[in-house]
Amino acid sequence: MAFVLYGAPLSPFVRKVMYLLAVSKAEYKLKVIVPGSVPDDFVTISPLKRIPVLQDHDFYQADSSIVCNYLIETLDHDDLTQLIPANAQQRAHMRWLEKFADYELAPWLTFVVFRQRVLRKAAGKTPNEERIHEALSVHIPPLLDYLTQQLGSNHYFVDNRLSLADIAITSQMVNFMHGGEHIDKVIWPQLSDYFERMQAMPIWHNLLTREQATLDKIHASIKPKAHD
Ligand SMILES: N[C@@H](CCC(=O)N[C@@H](CS)C(=O)NCC(=O)O)C(=O)O
Repeated sequence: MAFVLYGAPLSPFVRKVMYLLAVSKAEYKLKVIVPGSVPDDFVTISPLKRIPVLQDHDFYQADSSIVCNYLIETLDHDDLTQLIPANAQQRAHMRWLEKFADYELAPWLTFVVFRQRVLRKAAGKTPNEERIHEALSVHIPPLLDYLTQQLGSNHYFVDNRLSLADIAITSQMVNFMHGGEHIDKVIWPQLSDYFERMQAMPIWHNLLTREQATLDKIHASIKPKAHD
């Protein structure tokens, strides 16, 4: 049986898993689960009611990092195994940067900017531009400064080779972009170039083309408000 992935493609955590599934050409069915309106029994496979969840036969795992590592270990696909650096220090560094993306970038790039600009609007509510402004002016710049310092003049974050850290970081940047923002080329030129290079990679390109179609539908369904 093919894998079943529970989640929504616009989630940065689901996107991480979809990237790996696409690289390995593994068969899977996507069962769309939208956070906030999950089925009552979803808690049985996702204790925190979060997406993604991956089902492999009767085995379920929640959390993108756990799922990605499971796919890397079980699928035995060269392009996946290469996402894990060969030496222990680099692996630790990669895990740190993946964690940084999931727990430090996500709260601002995704849970504020993307959520306010896309999800709130789709729900017929007005984005809280004050919260967005605070994220953009106070919280996000130090995170991008840190990433700039970590990247240096390299093409990738760890050992200058594509790793799971790049997948996690890029995935959060995608939500930032979907939220109508960009990495300022004047302030963070290396990071801006990095994100452009990542988006040009065929797997990201294909995923993002499909996401754009979903975003276009969301935007088209948003009814303008009287005071908008
Ligand atoms: N650490 C988790 C985070 C997953 C996560 O926060 N997913 C969001 C969607 S982007 C979610 O399901 N939120 C619903 C909630 O927290 O109730 C992972 O890496 O999978």
